[in-house]
Amino acid sequence: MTDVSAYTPPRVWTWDQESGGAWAKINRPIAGPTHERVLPVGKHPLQLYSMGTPNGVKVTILLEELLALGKSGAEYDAHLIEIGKGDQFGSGFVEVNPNSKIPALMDHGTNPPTRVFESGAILLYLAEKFGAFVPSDPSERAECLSWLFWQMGSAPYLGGGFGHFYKYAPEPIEYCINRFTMEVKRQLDVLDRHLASHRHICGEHYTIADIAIWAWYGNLVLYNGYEASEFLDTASYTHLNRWAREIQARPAVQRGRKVNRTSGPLEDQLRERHDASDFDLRTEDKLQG
Ligand SMILES: N[C@@H](CCC(=O)N[C@@H](CS)C(=O)NCC(=O)O)C(=O)O
Repeated sequence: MTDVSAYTPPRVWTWDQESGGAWAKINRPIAGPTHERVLPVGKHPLQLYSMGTPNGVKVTILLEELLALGKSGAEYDAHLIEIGKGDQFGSGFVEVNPNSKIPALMDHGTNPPTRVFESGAILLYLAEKFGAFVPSDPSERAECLSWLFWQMGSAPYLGGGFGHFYKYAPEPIEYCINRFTMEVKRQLDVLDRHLASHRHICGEHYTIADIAIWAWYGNLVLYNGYEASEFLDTASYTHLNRWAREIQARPAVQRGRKVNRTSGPLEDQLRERHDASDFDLRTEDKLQG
């Protein structure tokens, strides 16, 4: 086992060095803006400031699903916020999300305009605004929101815990990898057992709970998230894989997953989305933003 006893924490922690790892440059122990930057505002009432990470694609998938359902009011501009470059610390972004994390949404269709941050809150706001993908029956709604909040509470263990220590940390630390692998495999088993007897997360109907959970756990089992499919033996969670593939087949999911994406195959990256026709652009134009 790795020697983890070499470090003795000081009495008071101070920020005097980069912590190392893939995200060291943007991590800091203080909030607030680092620079002035006015956010662009496009032609639609809904203005999304985001990036194609699991938390980001939750929102673009829902917006594409709403549009596919004929809710034309869900037309949106999706502006790319490059978190690796520190765009989330620009003054305009911080006004929309004081927590400096994507996704963040401005709804200019209300007076005054409404800001929404936290991906779960954005999903619920949009689902309620357009009356779709969230049940109205109190019991079904409770089940849907339970799973939505489950996702919001669980994903940091997957991304910030497992993903960080398995893929991004400067060196593999056995204790940390074991701790978060244990938890992520437990989560995968929670989902697999549930989906053994449920077509979707909340039963027969596809809801924002499916969208939120698919963005993270679908990414893990279908797209080799954190390059950890083999390590986690994700193929063994057969019910989870069945559900993930069924959702992956939805055209709106395929579109939503491309928006604000900056990694993976170039043909799957639509850096900015301002119109439905943007999906038909040539690959080099999609990468312009
Ligand atoms: N709980 C938040 C988490 C958002 C989040 O962690 N976003 C990441 C990308 S997936 C981010 O913006 N990171 C930039 C940073 O931490 O500076 C949500 O669900 O919206």
